[in-house]
Amino acid sequence: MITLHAFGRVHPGMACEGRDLRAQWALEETGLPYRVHKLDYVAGEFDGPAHRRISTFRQVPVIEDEGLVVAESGAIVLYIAEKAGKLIPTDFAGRTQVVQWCFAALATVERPLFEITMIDIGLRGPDIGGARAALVKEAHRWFAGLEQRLDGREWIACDDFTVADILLASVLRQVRETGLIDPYPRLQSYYARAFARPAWQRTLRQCAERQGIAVSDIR
Ligand SMILES: N[C@@H](CCC(=O)N[C@@H](CS)C(=O)NCC(=O)O)C(=O)O
Repeated sequence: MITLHAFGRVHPGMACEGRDLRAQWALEETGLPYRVHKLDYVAGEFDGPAHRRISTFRQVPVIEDEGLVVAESGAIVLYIAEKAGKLIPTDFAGRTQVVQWCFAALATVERPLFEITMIDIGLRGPDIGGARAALVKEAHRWFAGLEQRLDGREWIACDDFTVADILLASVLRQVRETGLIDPYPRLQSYYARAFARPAWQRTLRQCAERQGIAVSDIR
């Protein structure tokens, strides 16, 4: 059975924001059996010997499956899809589309959005030199591309929902309080469609339970 190593206790305001949710969402979508090993971040469990053994960078998510350890949310959701034979098509062209959009989500779209989030929560110091404005400009370039891509499409890579959608929607979620995607109606509907999925709702509920908060208290 797969073990997902995920955030347990976190610092206030950080509940249910982690990349571990991407892995759990993929697990919930596929129906693969799994258990969650929750780590107390506040107590320093990420730096303990057990977690160091499986995580080079002392981070989550990490999964273990019959002795195989996989880290990095992109690699993990692809592993889950391959294992389940779900959330990824079987034909080579379709699979390549999914891989392309996984990279686009993580390597292109996530970079400025993550930095904007870090600035907004005060982890990058004062915004000297308009760094945020430059990142927002870059984000709008990616959003405009996504808006065009979503013309006549429900999901980003294929006709059906895939792991690329889990990654892209999760990346967009980071800036949900900024209004940055408001000018993009297709992207907004895409976002709403993705997070209306029952598997995501279950993921969020379980995360709230694990981290000791009410779902209504998630930012
Ligand atoms: N590139 C990695 C990034 C993983 C990552 O940043 N994990 C964060 C949580 S979202 C973490 O474990 N942070 C704790 C720390 O770095 O101390 C992935 O996509 O999985």
